[in-house]
Amino acid sequence: MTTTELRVGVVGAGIMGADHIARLTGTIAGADVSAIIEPDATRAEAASRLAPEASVFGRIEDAIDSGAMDAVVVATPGAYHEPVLLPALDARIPILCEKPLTQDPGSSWRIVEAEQKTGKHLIQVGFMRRFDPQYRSLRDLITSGTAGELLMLRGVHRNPSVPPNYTQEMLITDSVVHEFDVVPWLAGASIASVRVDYGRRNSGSPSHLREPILVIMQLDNGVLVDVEMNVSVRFGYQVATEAVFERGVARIGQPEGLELWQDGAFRIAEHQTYTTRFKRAYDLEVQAWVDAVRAGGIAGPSAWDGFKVAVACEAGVKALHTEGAVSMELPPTPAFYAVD
Ligand code: ISE
Repeated sequence: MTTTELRVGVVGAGIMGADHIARLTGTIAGADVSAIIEPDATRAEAASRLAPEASVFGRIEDAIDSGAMDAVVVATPGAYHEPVLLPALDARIPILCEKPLTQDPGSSWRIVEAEQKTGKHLIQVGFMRRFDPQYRSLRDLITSGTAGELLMLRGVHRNPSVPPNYTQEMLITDSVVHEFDVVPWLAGASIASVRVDYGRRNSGSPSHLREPILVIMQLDNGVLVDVEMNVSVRFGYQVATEAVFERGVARIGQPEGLELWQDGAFRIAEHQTYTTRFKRAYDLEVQAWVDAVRAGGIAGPSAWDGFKVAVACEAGVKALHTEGAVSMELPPTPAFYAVD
């Protein structure tokens, strides 16, 4: 590690935390992992093997007091974000916060208030789909208008399986949360309402889950969006979108790579998990964040974007238990977050 490199602390060494530690030590230029904040000894030890030079702490407060980090990646589950974000903001430490910002609009509001008090944009939220090259091309196509106006977005979000602690609400707060960020970003519009429809239950779903579900969003520019959220497909990990325009249709997220015709069948490999499907997006996201922090800013979704998604998730969770659409309204954007 050279003295000019950004010294990054990583809070939480689960799947995403470990993935980011490996990325920061192996792929990202201009940064290294200087601190690992993880109360679980086994996870901390495994993470230390990825970044042997990093100091290990049980609490973020101790890492801050030690002066061991210039910036921090927060990769704990969403329920633990607020108690980590507040001391980091207080210490004016730039943050890349894995999605979601927090679990509900009340706590997200407290975070945007705390950030505004610092007078600086310190938080970038880890909605990595915005960095995926295919999503970027689709957004460029929509903005260009070359296929006419966007009419509909039709998405599938399929996971092979989910861990035992995954709840019905997490279909929204842990999974559809990505669409709640990326859809408004793609379409240049806000979500006006969310509806959830249930069909036939997958007999292979964990017994406490009723899924797949169909999530239907109306945007305030009239664009209609549907997303199949399906977490027990077994065959692989698939996130794909079809965009319907006035004069064309575009698709992203199709399986790619080696195509094999053999034994009377055609095969192409499918991803098994999000860390490989979105590897490039995560790499680009973290590199952009490191570069922006070194230049004194952020380079992606802001805490305000995180707040808007928390409001959408609240509507989405309500829609899980409501017949018909649940409308959502956002408060006016604070001047601090207004973009020209
Ligand atoms: C997981 O937490 C993620 O963020 C993945 O991107 C998403 O596809 C998955 O459904 C979530 O559980």
